[in-house]
Amino acid sequence: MLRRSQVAKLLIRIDIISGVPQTFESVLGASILKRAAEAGLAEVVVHNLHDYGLGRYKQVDDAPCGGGAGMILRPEPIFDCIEKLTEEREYDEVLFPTPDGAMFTQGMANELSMKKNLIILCGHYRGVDQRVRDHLVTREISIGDYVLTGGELPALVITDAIIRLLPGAIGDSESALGDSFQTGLLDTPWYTKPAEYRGMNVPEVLLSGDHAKIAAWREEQAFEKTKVRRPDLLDEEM
Ligand code: 6GU
Repeated sequence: MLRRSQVAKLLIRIDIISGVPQTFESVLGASILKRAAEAGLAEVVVHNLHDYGLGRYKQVDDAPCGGGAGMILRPEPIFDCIEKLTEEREYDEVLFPTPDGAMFTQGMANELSMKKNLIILCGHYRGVDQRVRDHLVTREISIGDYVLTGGELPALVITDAIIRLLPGAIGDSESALGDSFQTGLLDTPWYTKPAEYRGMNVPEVLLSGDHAKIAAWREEQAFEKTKVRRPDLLDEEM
């Protein structure tokens, strides 16, 4: 783990564009994301789409052409914002969280964690003008088969999954390489002290001091849990 006083090389910059930028304050100001920012590993910059809004009311959305319920994000504020950003630096990808995107996976997080500059564009209301998706967005990502009110929570999910993979973002003892999905198996059960609590006992093997036996037990537990809960993960390996 990098100490606050240590200066690391900036590995990734993520620019998030949103009409509700306040959403990000609490999460980015806490936990691993905050520490990675303080250590200089990652920089996350949130941009308020309304700063690029139209007219006196800084409008960012409008009714859909052809009619229909709800409001659609207009193209101009988004093009203006992304053009301003791309004048300042080159971006590897413009990500657009949407339920009709490709499913977000650990493999995708691994890949994105090796990029230098990412934009995540958050849609809101009913959607975003298709011209934005056709001409600015490079990758559409869904975080699961359910519908959320906007791209803000998915943007945070994607950002968290990327940043925790950066070398130095989490300690060696909690190395991201041992994660569920990196190993191809779900995680083993974990216990801490006390060895007995209200009549519930920590499995004997974990108190044995026999590291080979403990490793074999954990592997077995992870395999059994995966077999029951996510047999699809075992199929993928073969
Ligand atoms: Cl990426 N966006 C929204 N609005 N809803 C979702 C989603 C994304 N992924 C699953 N549901």
